[in-house]
Amino acid sequence: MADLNASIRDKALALGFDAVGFAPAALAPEVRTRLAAFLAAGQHGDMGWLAVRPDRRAAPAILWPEARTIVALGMSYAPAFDPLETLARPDRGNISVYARNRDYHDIMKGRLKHLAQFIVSRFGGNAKPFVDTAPVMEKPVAAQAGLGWQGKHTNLVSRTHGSWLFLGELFTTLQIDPAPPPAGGCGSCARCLAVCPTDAFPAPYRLDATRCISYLTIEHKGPIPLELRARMGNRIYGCDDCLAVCPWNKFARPGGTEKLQARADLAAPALADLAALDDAGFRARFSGSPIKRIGRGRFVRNVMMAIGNSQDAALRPAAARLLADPDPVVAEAAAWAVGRLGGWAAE
Ligand code: B12
Ligand code: SF4
Ligand code: SF4
Repeated sequence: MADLNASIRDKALALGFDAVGFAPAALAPEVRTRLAAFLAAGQHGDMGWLAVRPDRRAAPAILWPEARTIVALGMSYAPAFDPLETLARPDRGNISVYARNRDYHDIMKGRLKHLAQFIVSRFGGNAKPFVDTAPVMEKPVAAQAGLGWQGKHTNLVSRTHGSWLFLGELFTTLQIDPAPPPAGGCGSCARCLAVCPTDAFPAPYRLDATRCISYLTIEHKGPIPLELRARMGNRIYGCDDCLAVCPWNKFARPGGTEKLQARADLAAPALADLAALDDAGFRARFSGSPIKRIGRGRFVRNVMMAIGNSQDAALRPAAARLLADPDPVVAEAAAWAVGRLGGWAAE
């Protein structure tokens, strides 16, 4: 058994993963009740897919009854820069760290497949990779496998990688000894709760996704709720505030996956340039990036929020050009931005 654990761990690290753990293919009953409470409160907003078969999401055994063990994997994307720096530059857009280069799913998937092949060829049984897209609750799974704990911001915090781990997992029919629970925890810290610009945490360990800027800029399709717009600042794709202030990040070293290192042109892109993107320009600029998934309309809507919050009248023409945009959500966002910058009276 020790050989099994050690071989899989060594192989995973050699493939480029930064954290590895093992857990039984089952989750504690409170995970199901907490997911049910989140859904009952409507805190998932438009993410209807989260509410499809929540029993299955909270019970890995329903997903694959033969699975005995989950191998939980983490890939560090700890930044080598201050992720909140661009927030102080109102004519620029702030893109969250995870989206400043390639889509991590593609990198994770390739590595998980290699690890699955290794496990089956070396130890037999069967193994299936999962990452994000499958209905698996990856944070409680990773916590149970010893990768860390769910912090008050709800994400997994690792003693060695702070808040900056992408998660993925392999289910296997092999029986593997689970990892001991890690030391560490949030204690009396509440920095992440206090920093959230939209007050998205109704209580520690609980997120109302409908208020989270990550949800508003990435998942939400229609107009952004009026009362939250001013609080978004220049965050145009995701948000890192609650992750970035976590004191456990001081132990994190910049991640070793080159394709996850930030692209220089996405560090502080000029809002005026982004507002001018048409469909083809958007696709070309974000080819291979997770940002491409939301499409030009939603992205430019976000850029309009940032322009509206910039207090920079020089950006008014960039918004005014979109007042008659064929996408009504973009046109409305542009009108809001123009209004915030003084409207027509100031022309
Ligand atoms: C839906 C989703 C979102 C939604 C909702 C987030 C959320 N917290 O639920 C939105 C769009 C807002 C989002 C945002 C982000 N996401 Co996201 N998201 C997911 C996804 C697909 C599902 C998460 C889920 O199941 N939510 C449902 C809720 C109910 O589950 P939960 O958060 O585990 O809830 C637990 C706590 O609330 C806790 N709890 C509740 N009450 C209580 C009470 C007590 C006392 C205690 C102790 C605990 C507790 O128990 C619940 C059950 O475990 C996962 C991938 C996956 N398949 O798991 C990625 C995932 C969670 N996201 C991820 C990332 C990176 C982000 C962002 C940082 C991206 C960004 N920079 O913009 C932000 C972070 C925002 C935040 N503070 O959470 C990573 C997190 C990695 C990590 N280290 O944890 C994941 C795992 C993707 C991945 N494969 O790496 N995301
Ligand atoms: S990602 Fe940003 S908006 Fe969402 S909970 Fe964290 S700090 Fe709040
Ligand atoms: S900032 Fe503090 S409370 Fe939030 S996750 Fe990190 S240690 Fe926990």
